[in-house]
Amino acid sequence: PKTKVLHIGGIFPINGTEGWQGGMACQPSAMMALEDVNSRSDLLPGYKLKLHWNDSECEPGLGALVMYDLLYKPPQKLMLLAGCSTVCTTVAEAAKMWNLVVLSYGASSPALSNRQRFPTLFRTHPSATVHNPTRVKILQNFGWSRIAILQQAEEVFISTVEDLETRCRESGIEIVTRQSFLNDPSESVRNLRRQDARIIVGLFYVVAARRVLCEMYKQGLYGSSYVWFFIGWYEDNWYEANLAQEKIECTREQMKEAAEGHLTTEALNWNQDNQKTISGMTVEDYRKRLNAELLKKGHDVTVRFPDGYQEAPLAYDAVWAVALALNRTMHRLAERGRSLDDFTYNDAVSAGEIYSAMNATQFLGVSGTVAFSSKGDRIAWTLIEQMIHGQYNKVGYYDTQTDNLTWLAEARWIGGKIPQDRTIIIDKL
Ligand code: ABU
Repeated sequence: PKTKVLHIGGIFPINGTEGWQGGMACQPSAMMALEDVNSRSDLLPGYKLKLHWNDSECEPGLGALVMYDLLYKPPQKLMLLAGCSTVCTTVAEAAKMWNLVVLSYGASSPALSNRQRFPTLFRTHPSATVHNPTRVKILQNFGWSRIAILQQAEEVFISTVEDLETRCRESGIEIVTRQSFLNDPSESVRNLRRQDARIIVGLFYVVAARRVLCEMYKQGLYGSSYVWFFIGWYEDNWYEANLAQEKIECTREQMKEAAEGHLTTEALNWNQDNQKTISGMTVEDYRKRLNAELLKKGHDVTVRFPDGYQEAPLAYDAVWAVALALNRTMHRLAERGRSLDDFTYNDAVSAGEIYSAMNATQFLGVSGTVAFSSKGDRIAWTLIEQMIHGQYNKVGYYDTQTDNLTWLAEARWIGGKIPQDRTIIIDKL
């Protein structure tokens, strides 16, 4: 029987108004995983895992408060789970001071791959840099060598752009302008128009994305002459959600019109075939269970996907990764006559064992094969989609490791012609 308890801390963004509120689906998914690992007698024998958690609203200040609460209120935690790049950055930078390993199920910031700054961080969520080779490949495919970038001023997007700039430079793609905004994108969108930007890569959280889309509509930066690349992890109906609540001055129809034809790239977070995963569930079994769980919390996925639905498998697998790593650590410590029960925030030896165990973790989860690179990053394929009549259509996959771009369908363009990356002036003779 599992009579003893191992405690972990969790930080989930749920009720905020900016950023990524993916805890809505990720927190129930993590609880499901907890139930599943605790029902396994071969995992952590004699111990149950308990998750103590709170809402960070994807706000770094609140995230820090939640972290201190988790650390200073007994019982002692062995590891932390965190999501949302801005919060994860704060938490993962501080966690080393408490000898704590942090596992992130929902942080895409490339800045987090810095092992000097975040020595104890692992993530089941891929870094946003996985999108950049895909973007470059698409640009080359359509013969676009002149692009513009519009980004929200957050480290997650700044570091993504730095990587994109390097890759573009290496591939002979010119970045004509890089526009950045804090909250209001109107001036930046105006500047894009002044610079005659046609192919535009947009990097922002979903609330800002709605402001950008409305501004694109107002300033006419959409339609047959423009191609926008958006982030693919927004929920499918993002462009028409929360318009009144967020005081967006465009109608649903206008938002839909401006969104037509845009491309997205996203990491594949759901296992692609239906074989049994470590828990015994196939990804479809998992989906059904998750949907039922979400319904109990008032989220009917047949009506609307809650934020973080796409990333929910990453949270499920993060809990499994924690359980497997602690299981391995337990055996390693036993060989040295020690126990996980003895862990304190000064215990660098146990922390080192937890780190090594996490580093060696590999299993087939509902998000695919879970393994971590030397920087603690997840390796993933990307999916390319295009919005046609308000719905996302799958157009291709890209595997960075093998540099393999597979088209599933042809991209469709308003007016039937591939948009040009610049105004073509034809001299009249
Ligand atoms: N896919 C969600 C990533 C959220 C973040 O990086 O903050």
